[in-house]
Amino acid sequence: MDVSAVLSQLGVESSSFESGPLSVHTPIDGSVLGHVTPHNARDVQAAVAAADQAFRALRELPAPKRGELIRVFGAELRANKALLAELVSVESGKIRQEALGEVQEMIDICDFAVGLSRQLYGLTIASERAQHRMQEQWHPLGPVAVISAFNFPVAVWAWNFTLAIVCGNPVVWKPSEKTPLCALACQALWERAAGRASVGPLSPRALSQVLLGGRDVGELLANDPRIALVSATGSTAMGRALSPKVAARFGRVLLELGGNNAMIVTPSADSKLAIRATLFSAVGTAGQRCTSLRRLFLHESIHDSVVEQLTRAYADLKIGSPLLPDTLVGPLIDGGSYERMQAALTAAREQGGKLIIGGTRVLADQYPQAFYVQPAIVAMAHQTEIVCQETFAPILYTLPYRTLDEAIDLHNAVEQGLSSSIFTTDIREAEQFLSARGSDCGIANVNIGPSGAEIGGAFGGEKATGGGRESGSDSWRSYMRRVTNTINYGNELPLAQGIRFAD
Ligand code: UN1
Repeated sequence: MDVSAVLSQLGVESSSFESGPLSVHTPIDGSVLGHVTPHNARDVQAAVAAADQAFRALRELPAPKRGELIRVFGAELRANKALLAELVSVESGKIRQEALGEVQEMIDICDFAVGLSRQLYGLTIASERAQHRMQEQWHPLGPVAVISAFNFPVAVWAWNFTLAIVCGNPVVWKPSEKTPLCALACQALWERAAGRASVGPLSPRALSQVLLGGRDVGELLANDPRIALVSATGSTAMGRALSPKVAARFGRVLLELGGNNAMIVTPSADSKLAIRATLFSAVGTAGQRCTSLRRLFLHESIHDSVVEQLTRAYADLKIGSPLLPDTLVGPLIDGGSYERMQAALTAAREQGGKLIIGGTRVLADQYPQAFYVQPAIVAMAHQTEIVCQETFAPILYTLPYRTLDEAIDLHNAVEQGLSSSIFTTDIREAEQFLSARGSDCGIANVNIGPSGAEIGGAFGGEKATGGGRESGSDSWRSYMRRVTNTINYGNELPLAQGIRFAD
């Protein structure tokens, strides 16, 4: 597969992907797409120093002018949507529709960030003292490191990057080792766009930098006191290793880690909708979204019929190259992912699960170096250990339940807390699920699946998902520091709480 034409149209210089010790493979057929050079400790030092320097200038640029940078970047993305989506499909293996959706998600967050650049509001607060005024200001925080995963190789960076820039912070980005080309393309588009915006002496290069490499690069960024915020997306294990390093120097983290997302389908649900939503959420992106549906709680009165209808729908799924127009399920990212899927299926069987459909490798003759699988449904009588783990592959566990209280208890009895949903037409059930004693996740939906969130809401989850919130709503606050100001415009010096002292 030749992506050099796509890369060069996106503005990536061929020298950056034509030679280097790290080869980049497409999950579509396993062939080599290019070669890149990982950055070393000295490069990381230089990038952080440049970001730190750029921060001093960016924080002085008025926020609406910072928004202008993102406005031109959004226009560049609009003009290159199809090309960038093509690269996303080829490098990450997601189908065209989803790749286009991912680039659209970047465009949407650009629009959001541009508006936000004029709305970084602080509160004014009533002072208890006469002739005093209190207010909050939000100031730029400092250089931000973004560590992103292969499954959303461009959008998750864009959520962070666009907000960080309008909030006044340069970004250094360590993309997944599996998707470096997408990162190089985003950087090239950014440089092209930002070159057209008027930012005075600011160099667009220093506002966004890409550092290729593995865990070592991530660790250097986590340990560097000049990095004010580390925003990391990936496994819970990665977050567990990274977070204490940042905490040890009192840096900030924004974590979006594992999910083990569920759906509860009650007897009153519109089952047609529930089945369509299950398909998209469980097999979309070949089960490799943080928000993918992994646990399906079905009321015992509808369990068998829903499983039967789902099985029929699974049997019809078109699996194949993500570049073909009618494919719904593309490949897994690599062989390791396939192995982990098989190990999970074995464990599920050992723990009493019944494989209803799927799980097997397909198209191995056509693509011996790639890993396509038939998405699996496993009926479980109980929520066993393997069901409580996140396996980043298309395995859907179905579980029967009797009462909604029991379903919600089971729903919440996993360590992760990212996304969740209920299908019901009963307002009491819906509201109970959304209430304080309902779903304990960061995202809780009614009559839509757990995946495919819009950018306008805050995205992230609780417990082992890490507690971070990215993207919309007031997530921008993570990228700024809050200053509380008390201003005395009188001639007296009254103390708070009525304290009298030497007066
Ligand atoms: C992720 O899988 O890391 O809600 C992000 C969704 C997408 C983002 C997923 N908008 O499924």
